[in-house]
Amino acid sequence: MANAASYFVDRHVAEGRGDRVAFREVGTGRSLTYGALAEASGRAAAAFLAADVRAEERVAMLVLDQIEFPVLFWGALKAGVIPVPLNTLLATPVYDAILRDSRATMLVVSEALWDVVAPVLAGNPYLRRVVVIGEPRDGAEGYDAFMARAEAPVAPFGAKDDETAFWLYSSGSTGQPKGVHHVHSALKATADTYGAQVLQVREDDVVFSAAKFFFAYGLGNAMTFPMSVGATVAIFGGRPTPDAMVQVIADEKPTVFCGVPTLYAAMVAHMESHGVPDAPLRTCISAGEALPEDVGVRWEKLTGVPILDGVGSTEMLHIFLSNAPGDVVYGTSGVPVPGYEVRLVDEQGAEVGVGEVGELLVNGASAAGGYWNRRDKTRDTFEGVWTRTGDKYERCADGRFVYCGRTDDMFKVSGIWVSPFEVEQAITSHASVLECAVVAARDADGLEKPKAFVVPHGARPEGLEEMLKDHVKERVGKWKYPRWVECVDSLPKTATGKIQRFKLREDV
Ligand code: 3SK
Repeated sequence: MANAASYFVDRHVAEGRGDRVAFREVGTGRSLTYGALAEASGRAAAAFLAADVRAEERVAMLVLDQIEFPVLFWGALKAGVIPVPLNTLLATPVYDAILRDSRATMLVVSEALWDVVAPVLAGNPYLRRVVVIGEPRDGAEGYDAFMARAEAPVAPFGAKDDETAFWLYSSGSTGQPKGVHHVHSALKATADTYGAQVLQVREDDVVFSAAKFFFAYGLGNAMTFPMSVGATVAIFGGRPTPDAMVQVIADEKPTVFCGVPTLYAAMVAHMESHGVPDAPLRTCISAGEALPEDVGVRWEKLTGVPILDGVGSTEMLHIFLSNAPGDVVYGTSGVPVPGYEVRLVDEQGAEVGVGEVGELLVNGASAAGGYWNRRDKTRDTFEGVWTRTGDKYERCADGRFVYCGRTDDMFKVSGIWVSPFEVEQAITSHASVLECAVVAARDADGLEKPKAFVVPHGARPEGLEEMLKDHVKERVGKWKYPRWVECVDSLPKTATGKIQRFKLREDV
């Protein structure tokens, strides 16, 4: 396959799909055909080289979901420059840390994000060029002037399959972001496995992903999967609030919708009171964290379309364990995606049996090469062909996998493991709860017991705390009920929607 841009972009022109719309922006009327993308990304490649960005140097992309994102991403790959899409929701000091860590020599930033990154640019020792998608700024060239540097589009350079193509920073649920480096062939590996065999993406699909391009989940959903078949993507640069998502679905009429559990929960609550948009949806998928059973059941009842819940990681680039079309069991993460192998191991590395909890390890062609400048962390995570996920799972007798929490989220009560996720599922099945997170807190004896942080759904009824304790006892077992219930307005989350239980643990 060599350069991934040849396969995902230029091949469509060679095969007669140049006039098909690849991307259309929600609300602006801007769109890009596959032919226009091939041309524009070739010009972006020429512009990088003309601007003296050299092959293998990193270009940080602090870019919203907009038409310029695919142009720059594929342009960088064509030039052999390494794009590093950055989470657009971070704070100034984190951008400072990532720009220094990556040693990016160029930054491209969407105009709307200029103010958050501008304070750290002057002090950065590596950056030689900053481009703003919008009006030029002090010390930063405008996008149009940058693109005008190209004399003619350049063809994709002859990359090797296992040559680094791009990086993503993994925020994880704890710690400093780590630069995860991925090779050219990893993109096609995820498209050939999850994209073709679970999502079953087709040329006539219109795909809408609430997860943004900078997130590995969004990059597959809204870039490589639809682009592997010449489908169309609706891109939305705004905040994925439940009402905005319902409106986009009503207006853009996607056939495929990609969300995360928190958003599905909020959309279900919204649709239950405001109605369901009319759209030709055929598949909905979820990842980022395990989907509570109740949310899947309510979504399917409202829309008639099941949610395929799966689990993936930035390290594996996309989903490797998933429910399959026609075979959905809510409350489980399904089975290995064709092309991936998984194992469950105990703390000594020994395989655990059916019904036992172990850490999930995965083997597949899309695994990252490692973490940039983090040798110890790389060696801990990538063990030969196996990648440690840090997720605890149980394998059921029927071969499905049930999520039990992060390796560091599980705790024991009276010597018996408690999965915070299981308790959370029970709590969120209560009609007065929008979402919740459970962590271990210590009682007066210094023993760990579950504590729940709960976001109520609507007005908080009298006696909610006691009701929830009884509800959990009835649903998942007497020892697992939360000894404390605290009502909060919102839960701390990563930009990609994962609950940061470590922050809640700090509070208890
Ligand atoms: O967290 C996930 O489930 C996920 C899925 C696909 C790609 C990336 C991630 C982190």
